[in-house]
Amino acid sequence: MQKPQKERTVVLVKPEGVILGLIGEIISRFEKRGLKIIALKMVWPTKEHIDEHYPSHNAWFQSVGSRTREFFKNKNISAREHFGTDDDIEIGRQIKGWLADHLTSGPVVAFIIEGVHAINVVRKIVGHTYPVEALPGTIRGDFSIDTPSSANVEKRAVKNIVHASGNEAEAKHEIEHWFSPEEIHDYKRADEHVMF
Ligand code: FUP
Repeated sequence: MQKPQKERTVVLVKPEGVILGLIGEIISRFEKRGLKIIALKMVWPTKEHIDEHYPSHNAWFQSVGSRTREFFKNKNISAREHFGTDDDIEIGRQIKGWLADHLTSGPVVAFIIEGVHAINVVRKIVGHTYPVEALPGTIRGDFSIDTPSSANVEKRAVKNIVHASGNEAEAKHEIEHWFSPEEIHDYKRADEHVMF
């Protein structure tokens, strides 16, 4: 019987993670936790592919934009000066454009992880969106110190090493967007009977 708490989620090692030689380190953190890799590949994405990977609805722009504006406000930096606007949706749109430039700058490693409450557990292993805020022990907290206040003022995306699906709807969309059904594999890990 499929356990109800078993979930699937997508992780991307972003171009900076690949060129820093972190692919193995990142994958092994998930494997050691008891999560199963059920699909994996290296892709040099197109702009269209990245544009469809991230949502294009106002709620997403609003969420990304407001978090950024809040970050700038807390650091006493003017968002208006750097984004030319205080509008969260417009700020979110600009960030999406920079994400497209960034994620098409080199190959990424995409994989699907399956496991107990995988969406949330993977987000915890990955850490806070802004590496400067991420706790040590998380991927973003161990391998980057980038921050919107250095990245966005240079009109680029934050280099936070990995992407992980944010929720169930994003995970479903990203699995279908990055993988065909025949690229996804069903097998048992040797430790499954011990872990669960
Ligand atoms: P996350 O789900 O942790 O990847 O974070 P978000 O969905 O909030 O943001 C998506 C991506 O936008 C992040 F990976 C980093 C990037 N971003 C910036 O480059 N600058 C910002 O000010 C905010 C987000």
